[in-house]
Amino acid sequence: MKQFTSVYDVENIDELLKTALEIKANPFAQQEVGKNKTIGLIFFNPSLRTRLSSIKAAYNLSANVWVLNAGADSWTLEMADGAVMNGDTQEHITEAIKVMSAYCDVLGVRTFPKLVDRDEDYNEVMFNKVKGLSSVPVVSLESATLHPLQSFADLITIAEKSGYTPGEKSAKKVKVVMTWAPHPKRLPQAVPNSFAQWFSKVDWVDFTVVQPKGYELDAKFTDGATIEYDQEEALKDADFVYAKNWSSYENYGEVIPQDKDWQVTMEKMDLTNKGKFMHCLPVRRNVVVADEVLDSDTSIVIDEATNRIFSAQTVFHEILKNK
Ligand code: SN0
Repeated sequence: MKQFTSVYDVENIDELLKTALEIKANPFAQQEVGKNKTIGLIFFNPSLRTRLSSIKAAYNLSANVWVLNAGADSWTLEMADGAVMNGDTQEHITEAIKVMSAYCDVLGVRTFPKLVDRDEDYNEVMFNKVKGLSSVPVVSLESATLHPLQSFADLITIAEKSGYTPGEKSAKKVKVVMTWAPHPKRLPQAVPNSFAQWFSKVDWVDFTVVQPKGYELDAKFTDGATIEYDQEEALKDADFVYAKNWSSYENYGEVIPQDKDWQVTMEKMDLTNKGKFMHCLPVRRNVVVADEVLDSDTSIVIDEATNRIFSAQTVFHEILKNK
């Protein structure tokens, strides 16, 4: 693997899943790959799971790791080319990334969308700028439009919980429903775009996206998915319910007023095929999902977050083994 910015950097999803399950079963068996290697992590936005699971993944591989919260721990970075830097920005992104990539063998990068200019976000201007300046392979720690480490962890989780074995033909497809859910803020489309991009390519999954009108994702990510607008109808017989809020793609970054009806409750989970509840976290309790769901055995959000270690470890392993 040369980089990890989307599912398209993965040659064979099933093979990568197989490697992840092997790594999870024996997490300290690949330390030769990480020995004397350094993983650098740069965050332009907040993080809990991505940051800590990537550090843990590096440790499992016996790699060294450093983390920088850009702006907060460093000089204030200037992003604009040609800027006359006589104001508040102290260091240009050009030198910063060239220097940081000289200090590591893989560079993980987190950038969120601004949710103002759709073209700027969907062209991944910020992420691609960093990628272009880096002298080492880059790994997305969530970019403006995608979160592939999360989607890969979700795939590991769904495979484990449904008993899927890579390489095997499954008799019955697993029904995965991604549902839009309410939220007080304008959130990116990165997590749902990425989840849709991965799961529409998994042939043992029957994948549905359900959302209120006006919240359709960019069709290039949901191509191959069943699109529904009736949440209760979509949830029928679901094996996995993946809840997430996102702002509108069409009316870019906007939140179209919606009532609370889309919250995931136990009543709704009862419509499923004893379905498991998933969320990438952080989650707003009793807005996105009711306590009764999150606090029950129906919820597998902690298993999902745990698998973030193994998605990151597998990706670092696949990149470092070629170095
Ligand atoms: C981010 C998102 O992309 O939706 C990160 C998810 C991994 N989530 C948030 O920004 C939630 C913030 C909030 O106010 O609840």
